[in-house]
Amino acid sequence: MERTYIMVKPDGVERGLVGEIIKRFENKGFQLIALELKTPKRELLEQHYADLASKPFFGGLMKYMTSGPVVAMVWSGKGVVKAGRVLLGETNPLASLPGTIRGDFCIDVGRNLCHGSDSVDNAEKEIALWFPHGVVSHQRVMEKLIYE
Ligand code: YYY
Ligand code: MG
Repeated sequence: MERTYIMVKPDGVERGLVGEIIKRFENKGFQLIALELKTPKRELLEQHYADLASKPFFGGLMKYMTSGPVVAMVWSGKGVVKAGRVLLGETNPLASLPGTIRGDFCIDVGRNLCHGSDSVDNAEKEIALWFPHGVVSHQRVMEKLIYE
C-alpha cells in the first residue's frame, strides 16, 4: 500500500492542531501507521529540506522548524501521497481553498502548519529519514468498509 510522510510543524503543535490534522486523515479513511513527537536537530531538517538549501527563505525555514517539537507521521492508503497534499492545501495558505488544512487554519507560507511528501519516491525517502528504525503496519479489520 502507498505511504506518505506527514508532519505537523512546530506552529501546528503549539497551536493544538495535531488532533485536527490527524482527524482529517482518519476521516478520509487513511491508516496511521507511525507517529512520533520529536524535537528534530537542524541536521535532520537540512536533509529533509535538502532541495531547498539554496533558497533565500532556507534560514528562516530552519529557524521555524527547529522552534519546537513536531509530530512525525506515516499514513498509508490508496493514492495517499497525492490525496494527502490535497488535504493539506497549497504551499501558500492564502492560495489554499477553505476545507483544506492550510486553507482553514493559517495565512503565511512560513507558518503553514504541516508537511506532506510530494511524490511516492520522496515519501519513501522521508519515511526512511524520520523513522530510521522502520515502520510496521497491520491489516485493519475494517478494510472492506474503505475499499471495494
Ligand atoms: O511541499 P510544500 O511544503 O508545500 O512546499 P515546498 O516548496 O516543498 O517548501 C517547503 C516549505 O518551505 C514550505 O512548506 C514553507 C517553506 N517556504 C517558505 O517559507 N517560503 C517559500 N517561498 C516557499 C516555501
Ligand atoms: Mg515540499
